[in-house]
Amino acid sequence: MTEALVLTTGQLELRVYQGDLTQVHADAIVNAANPAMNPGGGVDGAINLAAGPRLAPLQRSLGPLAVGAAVLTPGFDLPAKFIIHTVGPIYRPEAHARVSQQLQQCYQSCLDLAAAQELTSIAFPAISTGVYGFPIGLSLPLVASVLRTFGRQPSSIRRVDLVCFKTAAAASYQEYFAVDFGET
Ligand code: AR6
Repeated sequence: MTEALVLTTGQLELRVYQGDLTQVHADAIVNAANPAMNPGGGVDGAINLAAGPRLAPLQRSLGPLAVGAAVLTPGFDLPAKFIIHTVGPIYRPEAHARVSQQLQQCYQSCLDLAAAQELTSIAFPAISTGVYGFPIGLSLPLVASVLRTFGRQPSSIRRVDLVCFKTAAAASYQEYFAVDFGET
């Protein structure tokens, strides 16, 4: 885990860093799942490995899940109390507007669900930017805009972690967020 960039937007403390989501201590971590809710690869595979075998049957039982929707399960063996599973869009350049809106809907649904559960902290991976091919650079303003708007509204959420697995992705995230939100 590298040093976090720590920023403030409204009532949210944002922490942007390189790390492994499965090791994050937060009320909830977000899983980038698929519509069938079949445990897959990427962060989904890592979460299932770390959460232990009780997760997979429960995860499957919650499918199918629409793109942009979110559901909650226990964190089982993870340090996080809960997992919020969402399904990102598969990137298609010819449908840029639609997939952009769907990606924002993922972040929004996860934040709304965490707030509905009165959680105070949530940690996100870079949803859709792995197997689903969403270019990181195009995802950044979309994620930032959801967080900025959410931070202005009253909710239980105080801390949002943006956790990038790859060093290059973390560098892009930190560079973008430092400029967009101003370093504190
Ligand atoms: N911690 C944080 N981020 C991670 C970790 C980790 N341990 N492992 C990977 N990432 P992906 P998607 C990053 O492919 O694009 C699965 O098979 C990774 O570097 O996990 O939404 C599902 O079952 C990337 O930046 O999710 C679906 O079928 C980000 O997590 C499909 O992949 C997301 O990459 C979903 O594809």
